[in-house]
Amino acid sequence: MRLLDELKERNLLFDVTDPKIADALESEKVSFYLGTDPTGDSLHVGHLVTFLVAKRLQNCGHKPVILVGGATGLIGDPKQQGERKMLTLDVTNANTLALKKQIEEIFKFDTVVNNYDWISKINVIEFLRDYGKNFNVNTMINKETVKARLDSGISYTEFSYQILQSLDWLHLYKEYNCKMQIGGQDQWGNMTAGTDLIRKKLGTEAEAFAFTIPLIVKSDGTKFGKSEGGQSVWLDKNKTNPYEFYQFWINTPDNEVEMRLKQFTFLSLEEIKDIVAKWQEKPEERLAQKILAKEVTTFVHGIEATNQAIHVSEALFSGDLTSLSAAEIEMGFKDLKRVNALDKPLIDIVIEAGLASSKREAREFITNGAITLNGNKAADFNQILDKSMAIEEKFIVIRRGKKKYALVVF
Ligand code: 485
Repeated sequence: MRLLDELKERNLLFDVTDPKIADALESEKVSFYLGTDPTGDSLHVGHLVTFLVAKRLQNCGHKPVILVGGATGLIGDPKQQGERKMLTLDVTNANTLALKKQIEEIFKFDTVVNNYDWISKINVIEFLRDYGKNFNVNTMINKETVKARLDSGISYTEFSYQILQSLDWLHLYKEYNCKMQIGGQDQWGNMTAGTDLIRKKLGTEAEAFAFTIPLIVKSDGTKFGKSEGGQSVWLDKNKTNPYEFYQFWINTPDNEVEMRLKQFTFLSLEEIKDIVAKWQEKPEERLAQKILAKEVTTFVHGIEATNQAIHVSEALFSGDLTSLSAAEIEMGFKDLKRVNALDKPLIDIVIEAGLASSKREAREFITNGAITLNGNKAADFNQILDKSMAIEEKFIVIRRGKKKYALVVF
């Protein structure tokens, strides 16, 4: 199957500037670029699909250049809801370094560039004469992202953003022979501004192509990429740990899972078809979700962390926590209330942990056998919890009933 057809089949193709792109991707090794702005210190799952398309292209022999927008991040790509909060140079510098490191580690891309290196060298006269002169305000205003802001207002700064993204492409065209740019659906206006600039500066014989990747939409209309608690799902394991990351994917609704397998994994369409057929025989076993979660978590966090995440998920599901290591407990119970053990009798710990509201209630829960310590029923409400009972002398998971947990720490 031709590469572009496969992308289409996987729901990864939204629009192309020129149908010739399909042939170019079959007949030559194309250098291309993908840019992201350092608005945060980590990518999140919303970025992932586009970066995975870059990886797919690379796997077919094409050459990715990844741009982190140390300069454009200081300006701000116009977004629908209004002006962006301006970031300081210190913050964008730190974020740029963090993103560069992450991109190299997770995706193993080796060419990562920062547009601050060339944009910061352009002076205002050059900017207006060499670049501005090639942009027609009428065309600029008609770009979706600008048009959407004309009523509510847009600063000259954000209005100028498309010029910067265009001159980036011209720069990378000359330096790296980048004939193609890819990006999410929202980047169409910026990317077509770039093809126009390249044509104007280098002549009509200079070929420049772009294609966009559809925005990931959930079947219930809510935004893709938030955990059940509403937090963003980051690729940085210190912001979203591998267990939480795995949980995000395992919770994929039945009516989305086939599409996500196609968009987010490198399994062949043939393999995905088989998985889906098997899963549909016993959907309650969630085979498709398990494979999706395992594949994506392995890509981002590696096989070891993924196996840990699976282990934690299974232990939490079955309630048998005895096989977990302290690191796994930490991973699975990140947001859990923590109580210091400190020679307190169990009854006080139960209250402090928020598992009971009074001594009377706590006593009742303990005598009824509703309180477990690392999965074992507690019997004595005066018991002093001891290090030796703790997993790796660090944690005791205290639980009331099926769902209420806290962590006793030593
Ligand atoms: O030369 C460029 C300079 C900056 C950019 C691209 C080329 C970044 C781009 N303007 C942008 O804002 N990208 C978003 C970001 O950085 O968060 C997102 C897009 C999304 C997808 C993703 O980056 O909104 O569609 O392209 C990788």
